[in-house]
Amino acid sequence: MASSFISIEGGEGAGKSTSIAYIKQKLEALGIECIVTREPGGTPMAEDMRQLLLQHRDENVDPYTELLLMFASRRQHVENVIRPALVAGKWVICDRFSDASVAYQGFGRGLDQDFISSLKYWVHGDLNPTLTLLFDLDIAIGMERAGQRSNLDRIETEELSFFERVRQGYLSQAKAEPQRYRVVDAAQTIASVESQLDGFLAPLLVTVGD
Ligand code: Z5A
Repeated sequence: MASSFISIEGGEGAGKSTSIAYIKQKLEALGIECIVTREPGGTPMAEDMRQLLLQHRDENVDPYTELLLMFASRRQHVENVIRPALVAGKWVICDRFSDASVAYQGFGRGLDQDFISSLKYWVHGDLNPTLTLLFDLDIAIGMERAGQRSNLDRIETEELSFFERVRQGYLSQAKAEPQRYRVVDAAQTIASVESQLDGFLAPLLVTVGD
């Protein structure tokens, strides 16, 4: 069967990592070979860029510097990991992809969306996720969940209004591309989230075993 590229998007603490483990286990139980990867990051060099992006700094980080580093790491990740895995027939489950740049740098920071679109095209052309699962959750609940876990990184310390814009940015992308997006109600229990995922993944799995 054809490989699939699944991206997982959403705000902080929405349950992306928790659900990725569930999706991986589900696919592997069906005999599907898959890789789990993440952005920013996913290759040694891209992980270095992740550190550059997320660590706290004494100097102001220019938003376009942030955007360009996101896309530089993405290019490295696409060319060295995502594209080769898809060509080899593996499924790719990616914790965030370009829609995160649209949501965080575009909607959150207010950067030019046409410029982001041109970067998307330049960096990964027509390689886009087959399915995007958006974990939608009230910002305060997500922050509470994320805050319990570890110290907050540079982007996580943004003000609440930034994350509200990010959330709206994701929801507007989901509205604009209903064929690719599925919105998970991430406020529900983990069992309920898993059952939503079962439903959203089912259409991709109909040909498994053919
Ligand atoms: N970023 C960007 O700006 N532009 C870009 O282009 C890209 C990224 C690609 C990367 O963070 C940062 O980079 C991110 C966006 C930016 N910044 N921010 N802020 P990341 O994706 O690596 O980290 P994150 O979004 O902050 O993820 P997270 O905090 O790890 O959240 P999560 O993976 O969605 O949640 P989780 O770890 O699965 O769950 C959090 C806790 O909640 C945990 O204790 C779970 O057990 C619990 N949990 C999970 N599900 C539930 C349910 N359903 N009920 C109750 N409790 C739950």
